[in-house]
Amino acid sequence: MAHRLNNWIGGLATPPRDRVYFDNLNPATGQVLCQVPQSKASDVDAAVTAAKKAQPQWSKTSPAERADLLEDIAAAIENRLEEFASLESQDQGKPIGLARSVDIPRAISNFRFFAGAIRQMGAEAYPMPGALNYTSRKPIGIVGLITPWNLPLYLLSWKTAPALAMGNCIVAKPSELTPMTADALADVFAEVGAPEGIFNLVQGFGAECGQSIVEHPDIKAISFTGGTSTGRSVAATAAPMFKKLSLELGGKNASIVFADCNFEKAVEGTVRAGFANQGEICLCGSRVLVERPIYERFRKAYAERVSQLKIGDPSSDDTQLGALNSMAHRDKVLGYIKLAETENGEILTGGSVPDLPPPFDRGAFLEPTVIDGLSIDSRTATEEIFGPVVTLHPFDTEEEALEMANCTRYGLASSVWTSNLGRAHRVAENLEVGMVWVNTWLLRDLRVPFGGVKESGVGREGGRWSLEFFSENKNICIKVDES
Ligand code: TXE
Repeated sequence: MAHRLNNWIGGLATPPRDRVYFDNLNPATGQVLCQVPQSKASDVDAAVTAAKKAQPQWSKTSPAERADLLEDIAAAIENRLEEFASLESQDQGKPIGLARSVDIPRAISNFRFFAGAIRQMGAEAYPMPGALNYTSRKPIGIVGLITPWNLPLYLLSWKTAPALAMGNCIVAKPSELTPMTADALADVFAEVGAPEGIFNLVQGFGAECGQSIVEHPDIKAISFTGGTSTGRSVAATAAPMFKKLSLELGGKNASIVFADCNFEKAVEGTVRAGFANQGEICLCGSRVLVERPIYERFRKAYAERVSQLKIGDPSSDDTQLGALNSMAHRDKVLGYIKLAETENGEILTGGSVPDLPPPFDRGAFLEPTVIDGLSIDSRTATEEIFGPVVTLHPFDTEEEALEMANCTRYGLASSVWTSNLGRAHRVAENLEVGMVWVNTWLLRDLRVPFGGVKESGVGREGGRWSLEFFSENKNICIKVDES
């Protein structure tokens, strides 16, 4: 029988109350990696009880004590980097090189960054004649963190570190498709001797375990990253309960390439934006808009570069594209490729399941695919596919490029490729998104706000925005008596 994961409640590895588990598959081979607790409302309730027990003491710790713990966690993950990278790659399907160089190091940075931030944090003061206001930030209490399968440890750490930094206790649920690095993170908490109950982990399905977290009356804030339709259902439950809510949802991001760009760098950058992590990043640039004078040259170079990406065994150091996260997801992405054909798209490269040797012939692989000739308002070009599929579209003017970029219900991110600084500013200002990169993509500074507009979400994460989300302002006004 495959290894069984546990929940982590009050600092202890804890089986689910009714001992029901489900299989977690390696998406690259179809083999069972482990069994996962199918937690129910009663497991969530036990996690909340443990968090409530820990909360009074944890909320009284000093910022320095909390920062020390976050730094210990960062160091412990760093010591086990190879183990974390291997778990993430097996569980998610991503190339080990990516997990080793991006996912796990960035998760470590998240803990270090918020440790530094909380050490530096002060309170605000608003003096007035005859009185002084001071405004400080208090923990919310118990917070629920719900995370997806594309960047499992990275996104969990992005919420866990600021939530703890502000003195909250956590009930977290990772995606049922990628439970393993969350389990290892809970183990790290035990290893470094973190106070019991500050980080509780319940594994299970969204509609059952996730919904129980969102509904629990003692969980006062929900931080969610995932699909837009799930986000809508989370909001529908949480809003009438007046919970604080942060929603990071989907995207259908445009990379806009002007004729005056550095051609080579634009091709390289937009290929990376389209296909990093098999296109399974909410920030991926899945629509590339190219100014007509360079369109023919660009599409040829782009398709050629994409066709050279090495796809296969995620544990191999030179693999650039691993497996998609599940067979169901691959079928969904393949469905979009079929749809593109009915919408008169021309497949320039890819479009099929690659011919790989066993055991990868049973994995959720898909060739990186580039499609030309689609109308900008086709379903393929406006719906989030979340896989290795990019559509190319020509444009004639700056205004047209903006109109095309803005014509989806999403508004997460964009990249602009040009050597004209004025144009870069103009276009960036007029894009209906939360984040714009100019002549680069996914260059991250942890101090800046992260999040989208329209149906890409509500609220911002990152830097002080995360610290503000995971706390409540309290203003105290002191009247100064005249002597
Ligand atoms: O995400 P879900 P899925 C997009 C992408 C993808 C689609 C669906 O387009 O194809 O979403 O992916 C939990 N109450 N993104 O199905 O369902 C669930 O268990 C509470 C974009 O994996 O949104 C998981 O932990 N929780 C994205 C988390 O929500 C619920 C990343 C996300 O799962 C729940 C991933 C419920 N009713 C997918 N139902 C991004 N923006 O980064 C599910 N969950």
